[in-house]
Amino acid sequence: MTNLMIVGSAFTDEERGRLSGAHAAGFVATPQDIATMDMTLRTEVRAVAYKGNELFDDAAMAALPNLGLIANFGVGYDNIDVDAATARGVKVTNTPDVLNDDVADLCVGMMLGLARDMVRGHLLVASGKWGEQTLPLNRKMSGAKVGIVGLGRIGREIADRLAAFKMEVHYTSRSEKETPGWTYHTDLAEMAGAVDWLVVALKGGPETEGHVSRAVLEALGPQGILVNISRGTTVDEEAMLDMLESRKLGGAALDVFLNEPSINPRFRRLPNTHLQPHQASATVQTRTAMADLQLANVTAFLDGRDLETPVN
Ligand code: 8YV
Repeated sequence: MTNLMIVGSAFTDEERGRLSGAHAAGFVATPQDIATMDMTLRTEVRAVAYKGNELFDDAAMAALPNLGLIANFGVGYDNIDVDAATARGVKVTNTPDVLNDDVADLCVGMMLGLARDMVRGHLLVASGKWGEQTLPLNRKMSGAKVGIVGLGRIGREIADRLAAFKMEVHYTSRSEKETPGWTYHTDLAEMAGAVDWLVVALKGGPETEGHVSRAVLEALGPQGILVNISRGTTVDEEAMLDMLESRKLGGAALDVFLNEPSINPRFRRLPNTHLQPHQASATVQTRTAMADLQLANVTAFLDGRDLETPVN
């Protein structure tokens, strides 16, 4: 009996193997492919393990008449219509916390990479032209002012690290938090005007879409740098591209974009950016922990036990 369906071409062979090893499993590349599967097989499916960017929508859920769980690979679940799932009595789980350190580490790494021009430095040394060419002086990060947009679990890890870089920490959040002397702001544009770096650590989805608006980017200004490790949707990407091209925004360090991986080609020609292929959680250790947590949720559900990390 096939209780579990694995959905998503983003799964590595190893991740798929572990899921399949634990349960007889069917596989499809996207949620939209589910409806093309044989109806007898679809009727047997009680749980889905999902990893992908395509929206797991109501139609995909409707194609699995006995579906009870969608276990997502990732802390973000903007790739799942959770309201539709709840309305159908389908549980959703995610993989929180196990990736906080890696996401915060990459965030700091991107900031240093951009501030200290590390990619060009590497290319200069590797090209053998060190001595013929020099790098222009770059920018000091330690001691500067940073505003964290969203002081959730990941935002907090980033702030703790940046405080160790002697940065003056500002933040926005749904409510004021207990912090070691950091400055709480209720107005995002006002905070953007007060800092050198703006780091976006929001959750994705319609709730936060375009939260970092053109007005916020204008407040950050030609000396300000935007850092995004959340979702491409949280920033007005068109405004960001316009302002980077016209140098009305100082720079951007980005791990996330709209329409990954087929991102806007304007990103290829931008000055003063540090771009990463949405890899903040992509260490062997963390991806293994995420896969373990996803599998633990699937197993708990199929065994009738409490879910480890429920979303709804
Ligand atoms: C991964 C992420 O890119 O957890 C998240 O929300 O964005 C990342 O960890 C993704 O989940 C796996 O493809």
